[in-house]
Amino acid sequence: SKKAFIFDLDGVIVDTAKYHYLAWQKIAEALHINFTHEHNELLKGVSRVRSLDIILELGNVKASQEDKDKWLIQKNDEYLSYLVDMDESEILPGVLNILKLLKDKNQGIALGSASKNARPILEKTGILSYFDAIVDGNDVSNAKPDPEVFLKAAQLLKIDPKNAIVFEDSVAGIQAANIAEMASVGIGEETILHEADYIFKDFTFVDENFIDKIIN
Ligand code: B16
Ligand code: MG
Repeated sequence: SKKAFIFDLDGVIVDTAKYHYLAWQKIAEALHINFTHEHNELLKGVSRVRSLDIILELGNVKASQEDKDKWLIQKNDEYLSYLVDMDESEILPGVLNILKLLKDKNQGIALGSASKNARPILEKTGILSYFDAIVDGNDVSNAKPDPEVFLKAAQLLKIDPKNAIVFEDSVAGIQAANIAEMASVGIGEETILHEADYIFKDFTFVDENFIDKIIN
């Protein structure tokens, strides 16, 4: 039967985490805050505003709203500069195959991302047309693990949450899917994503058998 397959963006479709990291690092450096790769893990799936707060907390920096607004703009400008040259080569291995497979099987496909830059990324990588619905950081007021983003996606596809499947790389995203009573599929490390119903290291391990098992 027809299901809703909901994809997270960063860490699932593209590896934009490396660009977020570079952009945040510029801000952190200017504020003399030590911001490492491990710290960057804390920002995955987290909104831009919350990410800045986490970085400021790491450095014990108190700031005015005015300064915070300025840094948020600087961070995003820097981040966008990394996206200028983005193309289909940045789509993570196996993702395109699954999108094609789901389209062939007449399944609902949606995006459920915290990013406010989701649309231009889907456009630049050439996969926008695969998506029947897009819910991103511009459309929700509650961040993952709140299920709002995924519930909205299922609603737009007119499919019951119980018939939805979420692909996520973040713990908060897996929790959001579980709270929404959707099937949660972790993309990444089993040790980190153990709350997921299914776990795959990356999309090259997601095969037609698995998709058929979900659909039937
Ligand atoms: P933006 P996802 C998230 O994307 C990223 O994982 C997170 O690191 C980022 O802060 C957030 O989007 C907001 O992104 O600054 O572009 O609005 O994993 O939910 O697709
Ligand atoms: Mg993600």
